[in-house]
Amino acid sequence: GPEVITFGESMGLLISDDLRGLEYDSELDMSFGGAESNVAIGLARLGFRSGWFGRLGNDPLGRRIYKAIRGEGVDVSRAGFAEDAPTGLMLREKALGKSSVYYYRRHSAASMMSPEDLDEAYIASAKILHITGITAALSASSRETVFRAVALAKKHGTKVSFDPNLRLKLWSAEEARGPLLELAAQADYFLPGLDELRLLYNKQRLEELIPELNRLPAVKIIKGGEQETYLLEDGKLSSVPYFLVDQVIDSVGAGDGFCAGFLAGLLRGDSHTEAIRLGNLIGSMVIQAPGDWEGLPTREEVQGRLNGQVHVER
Ligand code: KDG
Repeated sequence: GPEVITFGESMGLLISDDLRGLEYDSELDMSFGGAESNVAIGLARLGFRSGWFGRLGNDPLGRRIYKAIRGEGVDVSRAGFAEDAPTGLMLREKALGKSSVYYYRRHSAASMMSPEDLDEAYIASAKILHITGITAALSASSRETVFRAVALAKKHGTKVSFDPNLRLKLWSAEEARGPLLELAAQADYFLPGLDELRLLYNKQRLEELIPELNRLPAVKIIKGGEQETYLLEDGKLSSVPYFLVDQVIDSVGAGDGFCAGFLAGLLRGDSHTEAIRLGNLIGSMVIQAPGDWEGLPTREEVQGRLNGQVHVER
């Protein structure tokens, strides 16, 4: 079975990159997104066995997304379709470089997910379960499902990787703080962004955040530093510098690309520092292409980049 499994909501994505924005643009590009399937796709492209599951609507969008994720080589054997709820949808506009997202996902199929949907043996057979805070934000039942999945993973020695992925359009920092910090307390790897930590702990400087983070048993990897990703482990802080990129095309999905690279590093036995370096590399490559996951590099492209060749434009 897959080495890394993850689950959550993947949605259709309609994109306006026209200056007029969604209010006036007449032609929208179509794709899909989902923090968890983005990570699963990234791992599959790097040559690792990943699995994604969730509830999609039994509608054209749901079937399209299911086949696209499967087509990327991700195991979708535990993914399913809900009969009585639609696939979620996002509209994104990138007018003038600023990216805004509008969600149409309330009461979506994914929000109906419940702990009964979990396959204990599937979780037990994986090395790592990757979860994000988005799934915890969707509904009480999907939040329960995340907590149950973590409990099952810990019962069977499956490592838990947790990206809080705080989406303020889904819930406020006040609403999110309890559940997200409770999940962080159970994780083996906690992968927050610096800005997310500022909101969750109501503290601005890294020096103030470190004592709070030291209370968590997890290995802490802090994304979103100015020039580097921080590693906080056993009270010791270190950092790994970013790879420089000449042009950022689309930064949405950068964090998921980082997670895919970091988890790939863990799977191949890298040290935490080397796994972070791979995460930084994948993150730097995915932002040089449009889309949340389309620019995630293959193993060959990573090798090419490390050998100094230019990243192949898609
Ligand atoms: O990290 C990118 C994701 O946020 C995007 O693909 C869609 O899952 C998504 C969300 O809830 O915004």
